[in-house]
Amino acid sequence: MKEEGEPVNGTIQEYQDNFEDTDTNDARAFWKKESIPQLGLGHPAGRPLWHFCTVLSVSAILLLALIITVAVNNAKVDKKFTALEKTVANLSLSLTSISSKIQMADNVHIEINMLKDSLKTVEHQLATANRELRGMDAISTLKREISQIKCNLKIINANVTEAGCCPIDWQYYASSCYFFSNEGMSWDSARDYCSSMSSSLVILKDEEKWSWVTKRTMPLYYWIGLTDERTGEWEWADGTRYHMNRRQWRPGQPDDWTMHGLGGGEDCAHLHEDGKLNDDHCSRSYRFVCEASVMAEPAELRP
Ligand code: MBG
Ligand code: CA
Repeated sequence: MKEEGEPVNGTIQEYQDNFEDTDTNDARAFWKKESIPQLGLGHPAGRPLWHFCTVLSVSAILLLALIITVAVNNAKVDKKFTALEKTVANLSLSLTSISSKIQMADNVHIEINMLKDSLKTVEHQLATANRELRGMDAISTLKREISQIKCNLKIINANVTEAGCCPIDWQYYASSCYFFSNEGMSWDSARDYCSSMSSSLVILKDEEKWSWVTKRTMPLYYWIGLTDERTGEWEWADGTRYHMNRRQWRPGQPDDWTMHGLGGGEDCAHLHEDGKLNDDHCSRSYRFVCEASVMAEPAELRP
């Protein structure tokens, strides 16, 4: 049995030498070992420096790639964000436009309602006017009936058979009734007015009738039933031809004057202040004379 540390076969010297060698080797090993750990870059397993550098480079490249990737992604995100911002701005504009259109539609709706209200008012007014018109028609019918009754009474009381009767406000002359208007209107309207009263604009074919009528018209202007508007030739309202008699006209008339600025010449005849004729523009507003037959004597009153 050998004791621990006991020299084997007289090799103490060798041991010592070895010890010294060992010591020297250890010292070298020590410097080899410590040179790397001092920097904190060594590898415990003692791998070479190039290995470490490679790892470091790869790591750096990876890091760089990562940074580039992040940067690129960042740029992409930025782009997308800008596009998104634009879209949001456009949407906001559209929203504003839509809301203003909604506002306009609201206003239109309000105006439509107002128009509807106005229409209702107009309808109401029309209905009222219609009722009033019917009332006026009824009054006019009533007037005619009263005239007829008065006429019948006159015939019974005075035993008048030849004269007949005229409506209230009309004047009797030679088997006809005459209406001298107090208001003026155009020749056409006057013709229509007379027609609505079962009469026509007066026709003055004989001298006596002329003087009876003009006594009542002077010194005002009155339309009569004489015109050359239809054919250019003067004719009475019943379509019969007028035989020109210059003495019935004022000096220089008819002259178909065109300088009045009303368009065209003068196609309608009226009684002037002196009871003579003048041709004038048919649109002028003058009084007028209507002529109607006397009211018929009711059959039951005839002998
Ligand atoms: C007017 C007539 C008119 C036209 C005009 C010509 C002074 O009378 O009313 O119709 O004829 O004269 O000057
Ligand atoms: Ca004239």
